[in-house]
Amino acid sequence: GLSVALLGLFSCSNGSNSGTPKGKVSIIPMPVSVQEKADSFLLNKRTVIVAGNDADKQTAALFNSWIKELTGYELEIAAQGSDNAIILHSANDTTNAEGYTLDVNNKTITINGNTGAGTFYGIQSLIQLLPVEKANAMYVPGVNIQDAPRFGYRGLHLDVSRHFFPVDFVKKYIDLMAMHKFNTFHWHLTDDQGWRIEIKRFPRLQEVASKRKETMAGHYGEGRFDGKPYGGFYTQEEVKEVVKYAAERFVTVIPEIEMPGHALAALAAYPHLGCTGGPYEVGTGWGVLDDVFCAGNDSVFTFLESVMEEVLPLFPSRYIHIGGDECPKVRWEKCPKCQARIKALGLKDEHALQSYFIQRMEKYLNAQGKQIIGWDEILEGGLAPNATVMSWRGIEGGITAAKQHHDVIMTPGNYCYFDKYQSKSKTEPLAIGGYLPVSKVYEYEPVPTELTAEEAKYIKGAQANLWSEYIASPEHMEYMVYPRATALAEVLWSPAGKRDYNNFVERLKVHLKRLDQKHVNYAKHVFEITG
Ligand code: TNX
Repeated sequence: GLSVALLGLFSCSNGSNSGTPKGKVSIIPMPVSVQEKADSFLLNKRTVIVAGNDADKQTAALFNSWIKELTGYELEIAAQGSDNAIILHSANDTTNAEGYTLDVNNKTITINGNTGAGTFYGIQSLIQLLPVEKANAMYVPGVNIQDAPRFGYRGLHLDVSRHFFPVDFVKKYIDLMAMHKFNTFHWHLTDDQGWRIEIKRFPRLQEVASKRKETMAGHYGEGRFDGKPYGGFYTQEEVKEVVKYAAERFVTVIPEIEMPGHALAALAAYPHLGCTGGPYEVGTGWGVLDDVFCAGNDSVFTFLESVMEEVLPLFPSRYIHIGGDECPKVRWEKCPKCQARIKALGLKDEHALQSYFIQRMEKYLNAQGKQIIGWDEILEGGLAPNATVMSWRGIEGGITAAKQHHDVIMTPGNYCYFDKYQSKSKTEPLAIGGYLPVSKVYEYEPVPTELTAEEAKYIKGAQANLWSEYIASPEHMEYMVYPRATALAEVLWSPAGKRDYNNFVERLKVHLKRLDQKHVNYAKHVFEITG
């Protein structure tokens, strides 16, 4: 059972500094270097925020809305100021774009970002220097912080197909990501159980593919029917709104349109896209399903390219995720068109046909100025020339891809699948199986020891995946993500040598109060690991 409940202890004064209330420095993820000083800055109604360029003004406005929530103050955003001022300045150093320095003394708080992103992260650190509880005097402890991320790709994924999550929740998800200095949101928009992005050219994706019969989370293979339809999709206007919201928080949104597997919802809407011609129904149980896009039918590629014509303009990201995982070959084996394609191209087998499929789509997407990311099955039958690999079936896919000089995002199930159980308590809600406590996430080292220093450069970062078969509500999703994502944030941002789990737990106790302020339904029994 649960042995230690969250204590919620927080001491906001260390009492060491001659009468000046001075908060403790407790930042997650841990910055590269923090030097504490005797000074402290008193933030009050008359504090001004100095911001020059548009990005910094935007960041200042976001800071202001947070300060307002916390204190009721609305600070002036000015072009100048040198006393009682928070001075933001972004340079144009793209070599280490996300780095920043943050200096707090009695008169000013100065944030120098290498770019606007760095300034934004400096603000995130500043927010964590403020008292966590409402206070009349908002003292900011004197510090000098030098900081920059270890990895350039720091991601969270969200599966909105198995269960649909509304726009407001997606925005909150992104807000919390930004707070933890994550910079990439992988939006898993299509799967067997629902197509969730509006494509105007194909109205049946909205009318048919976005809906299914079943509404409840259930075990693998057992759809639980209650007769009520379940569904939802994002309009293109909503997608734009989310992408803009994310961009203001320096989060890039990478959409995933799954192919050739996990495509049953699309087949239900347009049965000619499958090998058998259907009829098909949108998936109601979980797992790996046999009906996939037909690789021998050119109209499949025409369809997918038309889909991309509408998807790509919505997402400024240079990457687009095209899935590639879990594509059974049984239909292709019996499909005359697929077999004809294999013969005509002299392909070895159906795995080579999958590689053909991905490479054909890559060629199209590269011509549109986009790079593809795929799950590690895209290694099967030969990797597409410019593809980035997401290593999810362990780390082997990532190792193989890095050795072939392809970029890699690590998402191994053992450390990065937040749909697994996070404690051994009997009260844990049904999850997919497997055990991943926050302490184990914290231990994760994204760079496999099998790689040389040169090969290790291809490991761009890592990401946690939130598959939603068993996660049907926003509250439950937050419960699965936090606090595990705080641990991953530190793995991805902080220098490896600075990681110390006990120290992290002390900071986490403070940090959970910040999550309380944001009404996050995190798992409250995180310090209980043994069950
Ligand atoms: C495998 S991870 C999948 C998903 C499931 C997940 C459940 C991956 C690329 N494919 O379709 O939701 O397992 O953990």
